[in-house]
Amino acid sequence: MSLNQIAAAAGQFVTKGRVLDMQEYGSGNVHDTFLVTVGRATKGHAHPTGDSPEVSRFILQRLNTRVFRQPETVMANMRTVTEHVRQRLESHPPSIGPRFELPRVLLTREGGDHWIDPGGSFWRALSFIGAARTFDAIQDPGRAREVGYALGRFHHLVSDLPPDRLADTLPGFHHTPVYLRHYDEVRAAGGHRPSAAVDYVIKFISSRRTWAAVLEDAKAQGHLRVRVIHGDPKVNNVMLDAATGQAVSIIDLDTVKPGLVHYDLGDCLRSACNPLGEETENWEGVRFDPDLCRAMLRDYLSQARGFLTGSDYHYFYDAIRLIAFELGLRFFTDYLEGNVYFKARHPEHNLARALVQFKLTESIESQAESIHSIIGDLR
Ligand code: GN1
Ligand code: MG
Repeated sequence: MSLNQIAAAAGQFVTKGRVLDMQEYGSGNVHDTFLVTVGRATKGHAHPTGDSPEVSRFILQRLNTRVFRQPETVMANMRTVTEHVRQRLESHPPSIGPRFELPRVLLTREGGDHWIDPGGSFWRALSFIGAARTFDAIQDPGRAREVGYALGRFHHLVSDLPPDRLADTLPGFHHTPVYLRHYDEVRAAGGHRPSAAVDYVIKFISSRRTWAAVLEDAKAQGHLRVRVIHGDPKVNNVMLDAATGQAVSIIDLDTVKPGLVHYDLGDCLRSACNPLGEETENWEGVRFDPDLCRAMLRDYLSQARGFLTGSDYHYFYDAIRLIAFELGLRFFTDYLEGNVYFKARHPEHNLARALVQFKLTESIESQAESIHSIIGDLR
């Protein structure tokens, strides 16, 4: 992608001033993301913690339309959720809690929520949450609490939004049996190089196949209900205030849709309780940290307890185990397919990522009893 292409897209979302700077931003595996700095009146310099009156910043993204095939619907969902949350937050005086906001969808000069460039790329812009930062991995229970709080606050804020107000933009997302079917097809097509790691992974998956439908079965049997979910609440999608460390936002709202809160809880816990992080090369050292789990879950429940049912709690442990397993399966399938979904820095990258998630799954399984008692203590 050329600098001119990015600049042309950025320009669509600037009504006053001019673009001073564009930097690649964040560590997403799907879209291309840039931080754009705009000078308003005179030439200014970015303030270290926020923006000076002359300078503002926003997030510019080129959507991966191979993954999100209906990007207009993604934007419609995002606007429904952010507008709903904005109204709910405004109906309470700000004095009752710490700052919390969701990114706003920014409009083009023509008033649209996206711009399609001459080459067909789909661009959108979002407000930048200033004076805050994200972490790819955490080791400190204080941070885990904030991450749990952010997810709980989000779930609470959307708990009165009927799920049918949102479209399903990614059918099959987090339906583990669907990923297994796709894995079988890819394996049947053959062509991958055998290795000890590949062997280990194939056995690992095969011995967990029958359990992998646990959440979908519970949903089909009416034990779990569909709600509005975030879809991708991994640890580095939570923003913590740079000064106080308090959670101020949960970002990356492409996957907001109807689903099970268990997908979210599982995804948040599998990422927040892996102190080495999902990109570590030391996959053999990966473990699930129960202290981080307790801290995260405690503050999640401080926000979410009100809408959860007994049956919801019953499936928490399976959710944690399943979403780690499922992500391993997704990474491994993508490796076998030649890295067509997740951006990979080298040909074995998605295999390495899969090993991390399977090691994490193993660690979760070996601590099943303690995780069950953490859930029991906190509910
Ligand atoms: C993808 O692009 P990013 O990093 O926000 C993926 C998530 C995975 C995550 C693993 C739409 O999210 O489901 O958990 O990678 N998003 C999609 O890092 O598939
Ligand atoms: Mg995402």
